[in-house]
Amino acid sequence: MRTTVGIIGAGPAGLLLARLLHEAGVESVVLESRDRAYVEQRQRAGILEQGTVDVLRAAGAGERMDREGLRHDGIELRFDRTRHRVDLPALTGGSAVTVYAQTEVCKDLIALQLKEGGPLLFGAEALAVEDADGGHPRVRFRHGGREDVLHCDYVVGCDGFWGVARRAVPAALSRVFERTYPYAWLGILADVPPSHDELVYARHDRGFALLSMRSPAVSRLYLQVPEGTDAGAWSDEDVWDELERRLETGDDWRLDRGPVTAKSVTPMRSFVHEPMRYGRLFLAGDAAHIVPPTGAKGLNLAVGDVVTFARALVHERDTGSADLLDAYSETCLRRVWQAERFSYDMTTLLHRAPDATPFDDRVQLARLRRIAGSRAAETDLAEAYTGFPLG
Ligand code: RFL
Ligand code: PHB
Repeated sequence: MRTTVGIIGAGPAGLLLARLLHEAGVESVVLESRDRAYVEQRQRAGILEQGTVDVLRAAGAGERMDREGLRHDGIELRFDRTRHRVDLPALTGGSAVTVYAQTEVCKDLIALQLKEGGPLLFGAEALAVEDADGGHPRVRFRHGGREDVLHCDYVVGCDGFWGVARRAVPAALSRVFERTYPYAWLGILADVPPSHDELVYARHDRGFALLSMRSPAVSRLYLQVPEGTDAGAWSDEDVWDELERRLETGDDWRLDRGPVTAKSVTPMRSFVHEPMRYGRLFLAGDAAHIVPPTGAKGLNLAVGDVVTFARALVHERDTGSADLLDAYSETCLRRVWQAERFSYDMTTLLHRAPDATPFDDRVQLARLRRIAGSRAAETDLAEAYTGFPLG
């Protein structure tokens, strides 16, 4: 097989890249190791920045998002049993976020790709990227029990944190920046209307809690739990009791309970691989960087990377200049590090470390009160939350 752009991975990064290239008249082939149902059901992110919404719409993938996505003009910070609403458009000159799950983004992009785009192979596991710094990189892969080779002009590794693409960068050129956190998130999906019409980020002495949603009928909630926690060790009852404690306010707000339909634990990690390019291999999304989910940035960063790559490739085709491709890693990393910084700030602002001292607690509360009391501090949060400009 041969193609112009070989894309490894059909998560949001790989699927959107295939769509952007198709729209620009560039051929691609997508290799995805899992089956379609798995990719469409995997529970992950839920918040789209304004820029992500604009990109999906412009790519012709926004029809259902525009119908079913929920525009949110604010988030609530809860601490000390008080509530503070951050008015996003008022602080950012009009920007908001949209609640539309990653599962739905993937379903929409898969349907479009299968109908109009190039090949998208499920059950096709990339084994290695070869000759990445030569003129014609190859992806060796296994599909239907047979090994095959995809010959490409460019390879984009959109294969997530555990993928194979990153390994093709020689160790001598790789630099990894990493931090793990001594806690994780226990997340549930529940068939109950969300108890608040906007997301609630709560700081509590017992740990962080987040109230989010998937639709007007489905709630998504998270609890900070110790690293290594087994989701099975928490009964549904225990989860609701703990959410109630951590989300409690001094007013008459109440948390509504409903049947829990999914429960899982997500580890928390910050990770950046530099550079994001080696020869004709480009890394995008979680393959190159991970953020803890507190800032809701993972999916949005993946979108930024593939938009940057698609623009750069089209620029080269149209002008003959490789300048933008050469700048890919640097361009992406500027935005990536802003998201790393913000995700780290939000995480340490709201989670209680197991070794937190009374001093740490006081500083955390002071940071929260500063955001609630200073328009400058609040604007900084709102700008980062709604997203930094692309490119
Ligand atoms: P993805 O979504 O991980 O997609 C990578 C795809 O590559 C496939 N793959 C391979 N295919 C072929 N050959 C191989 N050798 C392959 N190896 C892997 C995988 O099957 C998969 O389909 O990466 P992408 O596209 O970069 O998208 C990034 C986002 O998925 C990610 O940033 C966010 O979901 C992060 N994230 C969350 N972000 C939020 O903003 N809010 C959240 O609540 C949230 N929850 C999460 C998350 C990430 C998680 N991970 C990575 C384990 C929960 C989890 C569990
Ligand atoms: C989610 O709805 O899954 C979600 C929302 C906001 C976050 C993280 C996850 O910061």
